[in-house]
Amino acid sequence: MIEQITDEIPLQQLQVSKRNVRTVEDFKRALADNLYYKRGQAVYTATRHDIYVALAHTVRDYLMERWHKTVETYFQTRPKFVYYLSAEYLPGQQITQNLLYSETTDLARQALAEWGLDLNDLIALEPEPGLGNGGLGRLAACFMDSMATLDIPAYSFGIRYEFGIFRQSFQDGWQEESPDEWLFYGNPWEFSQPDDMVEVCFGGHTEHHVDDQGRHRVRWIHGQTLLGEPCHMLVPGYGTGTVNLLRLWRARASREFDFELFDVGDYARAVEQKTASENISKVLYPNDNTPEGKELRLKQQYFFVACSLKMIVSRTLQFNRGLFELPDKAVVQLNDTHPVVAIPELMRLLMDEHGLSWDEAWDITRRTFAYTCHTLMPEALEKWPVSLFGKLLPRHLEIVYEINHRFLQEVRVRFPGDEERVRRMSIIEEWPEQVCMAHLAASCSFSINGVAKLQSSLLKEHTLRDFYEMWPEKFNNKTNGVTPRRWVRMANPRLSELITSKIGDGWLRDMDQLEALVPYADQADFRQVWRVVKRENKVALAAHIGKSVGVQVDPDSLYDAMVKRLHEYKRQLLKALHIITLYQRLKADPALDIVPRTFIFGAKAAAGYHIAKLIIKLINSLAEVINSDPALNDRLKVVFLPNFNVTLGERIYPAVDVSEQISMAGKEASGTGNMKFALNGALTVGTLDGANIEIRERVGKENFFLFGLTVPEVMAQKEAGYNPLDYYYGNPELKRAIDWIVSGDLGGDKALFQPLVDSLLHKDEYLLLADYASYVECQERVDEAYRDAASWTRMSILNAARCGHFSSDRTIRQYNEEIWRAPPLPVGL
Ligand code: NBG
Repeated sequence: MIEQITDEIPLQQLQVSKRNVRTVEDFKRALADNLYYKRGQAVYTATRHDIYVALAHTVRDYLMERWHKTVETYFQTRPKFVYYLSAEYLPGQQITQNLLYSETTDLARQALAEWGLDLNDLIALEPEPGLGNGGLGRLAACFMDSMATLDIPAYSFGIRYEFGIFRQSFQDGWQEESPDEWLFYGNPWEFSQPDDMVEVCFGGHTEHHVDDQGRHRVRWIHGQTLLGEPCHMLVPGYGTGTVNLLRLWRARASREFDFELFDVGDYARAVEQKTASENISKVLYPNDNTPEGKELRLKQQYFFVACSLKMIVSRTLQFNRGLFELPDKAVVQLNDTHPVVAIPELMRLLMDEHGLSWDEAWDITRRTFAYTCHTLMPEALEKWPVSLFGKLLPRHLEIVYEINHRFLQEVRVRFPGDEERVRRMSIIEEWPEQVCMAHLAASCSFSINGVAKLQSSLLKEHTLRDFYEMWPEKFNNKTNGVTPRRWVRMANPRLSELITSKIGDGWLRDMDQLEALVPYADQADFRQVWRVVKRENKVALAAHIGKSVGVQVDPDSLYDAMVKRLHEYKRQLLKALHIITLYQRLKADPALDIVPRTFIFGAKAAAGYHIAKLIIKLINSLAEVINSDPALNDRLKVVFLPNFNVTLGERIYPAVDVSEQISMAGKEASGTGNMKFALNGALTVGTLDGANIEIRERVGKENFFLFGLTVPEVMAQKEAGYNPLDYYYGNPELKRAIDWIVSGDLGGDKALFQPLVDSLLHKDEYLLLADYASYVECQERVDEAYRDAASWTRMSILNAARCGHFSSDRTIRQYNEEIWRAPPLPVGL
């Protein structure tokens, strides 16, 4: 890292000129300046994209002033910082958020209009950073927003993937992946800092020796060295002056060439090796709840963790009296197992680079880390083959062995004679030899939390039970939340305006205030405007659907949506079985009176997850058959919108009537789409799983459509030797639906969907067949309820009004009060 200049230049000399942009005229001037000085264009030569970049810079300049003030406050106060380590972030388009937070949307709109341009056209040019797979990455983005809004001094660290989650399109109904080149035209929100590069090493071996003072020391003689270049984006709080940073690391080859290759004249290969090390931050692994186990993935994890910790440690040294202060000045939150290699890395830094003893380093380390577990699927807890781990990180493997050795001693003291427990809890698993990252996290963190009440209890009772028995005090729950700024204010401006017109805008920073809407649910005129808002949103989505997939849908039909990653446990296939059932009922009785429905899907399947991709093909085939059948009289429509992401979510959530949250109980850790839908007035059809349970508690069971087996019932079924064929033969309607999938009516080729049917009939791991009847019956209740517009709207209002609890501000306040204890530090506007 390069020395800071503040030692040489007196701070008071570094005065920044203020950009007082208050009027449309000012804004136009700032825009023209940026176009000219930063973009190198005159108004005559500028493209629309140039104007977009100039606009982004203009808005960024506003936030820079706030950021400057934030840094000043941090430098003066030297507070405790939260460091959030996450391999994934899905922050969504920055422009919409930054316009809103800097309160410049109207200025920008008018200034551009005077140039004959439409703000929305420019916004559409911005690709979103798809640096995550799904809920976990999006949660990290909501958390950043809430930390800044609550004035919590925080840094978020991650990887600057050059290619984010793949772009999805459909070819003949099949998912096709193409690269997400979000950085192709550059990223105007980013500041890169090549001066602050950090060295990261891999491979090699270790050497042990005794130093002059008789202490045991270890040197890591590494094989490969590369650099991490920090690139940051601003994370403004809403309604406050605080601007925190998201710091993303980009892998760069170190400046030395491979001299040996160079010597033998192989210049091209020497350069090739350089690019190989830059591959580390090239691409996000498109996986969700199924660990990849790839060498490059472990490299990515260590890469960003090592860069981040280096910076955390050097900041601590710069601002505080010494590393022993670290746990009082820093808390590192580990977002799932992906960054858990931070634990041995901190031990290594403290011992090998800063000369602390094991006990000193351990005391600091175990008071610094807190771990969040986001899953209930044991197979989703990352494990790395010992051989791979040792090859890439030989020193870390030694440290992990030592941590494990000491930890298992503790277990033996606590549970004498219980060698079976010792074996279960070991960080190193035998046969095959693997490092279990969840065990490493659980044994070394001072806090372990789940993301919804049910999941947190299941962690204690099952997934991490032994750890709970050892340290019950470490376990806690932090039910997820979502930011009302993006998911209501930005996604649903019409609804936001309506809400604000009745209860003021305090709900945007204190979502509990939505409760004040409850009495309005009983007012007919309010219900009427609520319905108008929903309908306008439905019309807008219908227009988008028409443009995107060419299907005409009726805004007066019931919009029934399931948008989330494609995974068998989430049971998109159960939704498909319901649709097939409705289709067959209508074919059998064309006069049947059902509420017309539009089924909306959005989901990406991991590229190597064949069954998930086949489910996509199935739904697309279903759409083709249903949408083109004149006998249905437009009463059913099925649309699968390609490339579901944050931006598409912002269009869908506000326009939906029914939200499908139908995972098998005990599998969805929390879910956060369920919260976004409810806040936008959709009613949930759901199982007692994840955060559904808490949503139902809040909105009232009469305002929630419940179906399906509970966790104990699921367990009982499995124990009793579940046989899906019993349900298949026992329910003619179910049998007809399943048989139809392989009848040839769907996509022509009879064999195509056979694997889906085989897996349902012979395994059905997620009990779709067991829940089918209950699900179909539940949907009949939905149909019935939707016919009564007044009562439906009342339920819709109550859902939004009573979901204040699911603000990520509440979640973050709890993290801070119960885990982090980093005093908020307000920065005035
Ligand atoms: C996901 C869970 C979701 C949860 C999000 C955010 C992983 C490993 N977990 O249920 O499946 O809402 O995390 O907590 O991606």
